[in-house]
Amino acid sequence: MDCSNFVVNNCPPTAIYIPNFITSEEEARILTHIENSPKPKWTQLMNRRLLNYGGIPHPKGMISEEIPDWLQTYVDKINNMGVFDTKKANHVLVNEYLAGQGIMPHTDGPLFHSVITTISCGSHTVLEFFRRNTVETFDEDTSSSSEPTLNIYNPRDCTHKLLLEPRSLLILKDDLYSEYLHSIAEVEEDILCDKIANFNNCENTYKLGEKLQRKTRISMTIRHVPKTTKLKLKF
Ligand SMILES: O=C(O)CCC(=O)C(=O)O
Repeated sequence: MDCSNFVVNNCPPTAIYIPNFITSEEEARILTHIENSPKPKWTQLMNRRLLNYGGIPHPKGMISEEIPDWLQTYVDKINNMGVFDTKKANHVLVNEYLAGQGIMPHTDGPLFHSVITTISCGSHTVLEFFRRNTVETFDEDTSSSSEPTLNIYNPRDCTHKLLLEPRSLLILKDDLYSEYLHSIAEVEEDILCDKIANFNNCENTYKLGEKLQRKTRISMTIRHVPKTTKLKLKF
C-alpha cells in the first residue's frame, strides 16, 4: 500500500490516516475476541483498561510472548506496509475506553521504536496534540501498563486534533512522535472544530460544530519494541 496518498496535510509531520483500513466484519471479529479476553488479562487503570499482547515492555527488555493468530493478521498487514522501516512490530497494546474516558497528554517514551500505528474499533475518538514544552509531565509513559502520574496542561494549548473513525488506521512518526504529546479528552461527545486536521482524509463528511457521541472504543496500538529477551529476568 502506498501511504503517501493518506498523509494529513494540515498538521506537523507526520500523520498518515487511512479510513476503512479494516472491514466491518473484521472489526466485529476483533471486538468479539477482545470481549472474550479473560478478566485477569486486563489491567484496570483509573480511566480505562488495557491488554498487552507480545509481552510487557520493560527497560530491561520485554520477555516476548506469542501474539495470537487473530491479532497477528493485523500486525502482519502493517508490517507488510514497511512502516517500521526494516523492523517488525512485535507488540500490541489494546486500550478500552468507555464513553467519557480518555488518556492524559503523554509521549510513548523510549521503550518503543518511534512509529505508532493505531487501529480504532467500535467508536470514533478525537486525538489531541500538544507541543512538548506546553505540558508539564512528571512521569512519561515509559511502560505500556502505567499512566502518566500528573500532567499540568491547558486544553487551549492543543495545537491540532485528529478525528479517528472506527476501522481507521493512524500512523504517527517524525515530529509528531518526538516533539508532541497526544491525549484523548474525557468527554462523552466531541464537538468537531477547526483544529481537526484530517477532515479531508475521513471516510465520512462532517460539519464544523457537529456533535459526535462516543461509544465504547477499542484501540489497538501496534508498535516495535526494540529491546526483547526470551530469558526470564531476575529483578
Ligand atoms: O487509544 C489511542 O488511540 C491512543 C493510545 C495511546 O496513546 C497509548 O496507549 O499510549
